[in-house]
Amino acid sequence: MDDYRKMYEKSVNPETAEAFWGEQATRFIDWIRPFDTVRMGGFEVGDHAWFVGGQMNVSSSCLDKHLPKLASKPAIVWEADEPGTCETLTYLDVLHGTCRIANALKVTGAAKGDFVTIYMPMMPDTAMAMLACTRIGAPHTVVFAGFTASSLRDRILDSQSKWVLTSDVGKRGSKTIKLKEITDAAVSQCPKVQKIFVFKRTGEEVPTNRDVDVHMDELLPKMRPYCPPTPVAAEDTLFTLYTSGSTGKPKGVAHAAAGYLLQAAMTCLYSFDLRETDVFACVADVGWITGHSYIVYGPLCNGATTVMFESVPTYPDPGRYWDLVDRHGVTVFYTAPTAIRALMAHGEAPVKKYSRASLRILGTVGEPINPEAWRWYYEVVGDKRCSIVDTYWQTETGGHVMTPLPGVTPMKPGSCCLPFFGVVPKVLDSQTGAELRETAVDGVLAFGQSWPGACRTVWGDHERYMNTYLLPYPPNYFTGDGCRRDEDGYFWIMGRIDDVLNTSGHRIGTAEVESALVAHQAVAQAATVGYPHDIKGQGICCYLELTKGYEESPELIKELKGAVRSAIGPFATPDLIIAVPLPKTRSGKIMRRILRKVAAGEESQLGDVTTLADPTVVDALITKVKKVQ
Ligand code: 6R9
Repeated sequence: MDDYRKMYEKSVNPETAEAFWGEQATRFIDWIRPFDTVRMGGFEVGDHAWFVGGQMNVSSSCLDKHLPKLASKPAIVWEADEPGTCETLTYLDVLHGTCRIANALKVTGAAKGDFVTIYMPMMPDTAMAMLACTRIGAPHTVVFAGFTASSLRDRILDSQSKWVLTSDVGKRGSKTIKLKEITDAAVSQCPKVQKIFVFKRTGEEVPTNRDVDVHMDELLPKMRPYCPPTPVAAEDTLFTLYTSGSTGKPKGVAHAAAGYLLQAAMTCLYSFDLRETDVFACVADVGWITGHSYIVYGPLCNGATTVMFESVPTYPDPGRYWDLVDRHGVTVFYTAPTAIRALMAHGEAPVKKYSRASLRILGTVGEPINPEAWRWYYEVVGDKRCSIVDTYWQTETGGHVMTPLPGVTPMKPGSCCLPFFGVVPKVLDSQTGAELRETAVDGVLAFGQSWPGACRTVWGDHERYMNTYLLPYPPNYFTGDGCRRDEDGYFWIMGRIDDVLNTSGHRIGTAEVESALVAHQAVAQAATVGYPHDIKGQGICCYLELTKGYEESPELIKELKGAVRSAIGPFATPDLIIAVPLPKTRSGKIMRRILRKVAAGEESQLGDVTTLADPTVVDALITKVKKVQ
């Protein structure tokens, strides 16, 4: 901890920060031209920039940098949807594959600065396609291969992509997703798209349009397996990734090449204590920021072996993750609380069937982890011998911003602990914006100064960037999350700010209520929202999914209300408890907006529900809530 504190101090102190970050940037990135200035600008006007004057190439810092030493080291281990179907690509294989795709893009006409949309499943070609874009200095926009044609169209149009990369189909949990068909439907409304590059996943027959389609299985073997890396400026846009805000259309969060890569690589090294012999499995999808930073850029920049997992945790059975761990000797495993809770509902047997002896570190990301799930992860999955790293960050932050360091930071179940290097967390009063300086306080979470991985703009809409992040509490970056800092200075994320309830003058984090509920064995997953209440201001409405084998009954509801009451206090007693399938996005996030609207009786104003994994749950939800209210 002393070392962490010393390094942290160096990383944030204005007198030492430039030397600190200059050193880190030299350590992780191969510079083609050295940078002149470590950082410039700031959050005041949103012009923060890092490593100005420097030129580099992200793919060469992830691949060429490791050669020839790691040429035959596995870089990507692919576990296909079909259990037991795998493929291993060495660093040299990945360099060759990346260069072939880069050359294919170039001969077809793609050039530096052109946006490329990638709509592909979890296969090695997808990682190489991302790296190929960086090879030629073309920013990529990866669209999760579960989005609909209209969402894909909107992202292609917003990024003005001229080039779209896809595959015949995608596979997930034995289901086939017709990616080429969906791409055709999207592109038919995107006049600027010149070519669709089609990779083969299964090789099945798909619709073809010879004028537009480029068949990669025919073109790639003809391409040279080397392509010189195009130098890009440190601040050039590496990629945009769309993320939904609280309102309106998704924002294209834009990241800068050098700063982002440094954030991904450095957090990957420190938060997961990455070593040369590690096999790192981040089981997210590359279509989300977690996949960008911790499947592709972070592990590869560190010369690690990264596992790409195409399937879902319960296919063909709930032991799939642990089977994956044993077969590939996974040492670091990284997933989301929602997956942990889903697996918890199946009990310990599917975990205990596998040895999991290789595991060293278990990570979690995406939402607050309730102490119950944390303990299950620690005790059942990790056999009490693995560190748990609860990593807090956002699409916008590029990489972890608050996390324990494994083996270093004393853990507290449910807390993301302490800031990462360069990050200055502040707890602010949500009304006045004043910084709350006492140690133990509740407020909104903001960051006081730029760190290398902070997003630089919302693509094409800097005003929206300023309004969303930098102007609500100037001169800080506003996360949108509520948090508590405890007496030891540890941070506890309380969920999005709009998820904090105020009932009878008491502030209650929805996460606290949910944690109390899921601690009950009958509850697999819970989501709490506030709704207008005549007397209390806000009433507490809890939606939940029951564990297999439990039925909803007045007795059970009463028991659950009692569980929350005794965990938090009488003021937190839920007004409504409703058992119903929860509306989730394809990445597994519960869409609370929908739950809030339905609880408030505003079902006519649900807004866009197309990003739901299963939009039909909405009707079931409305019917059930009407019955209960
Ligand atoms: C990486 C990612 C960001 C939002 C963020 C917060 C929630 C993420 C968390 C967490 C508590 C953690 N979040 N990690 N909350 N503890 N360890 O998930 O990015 O999809 O942009 O979501 O997720 O609310 O603001 P993104």
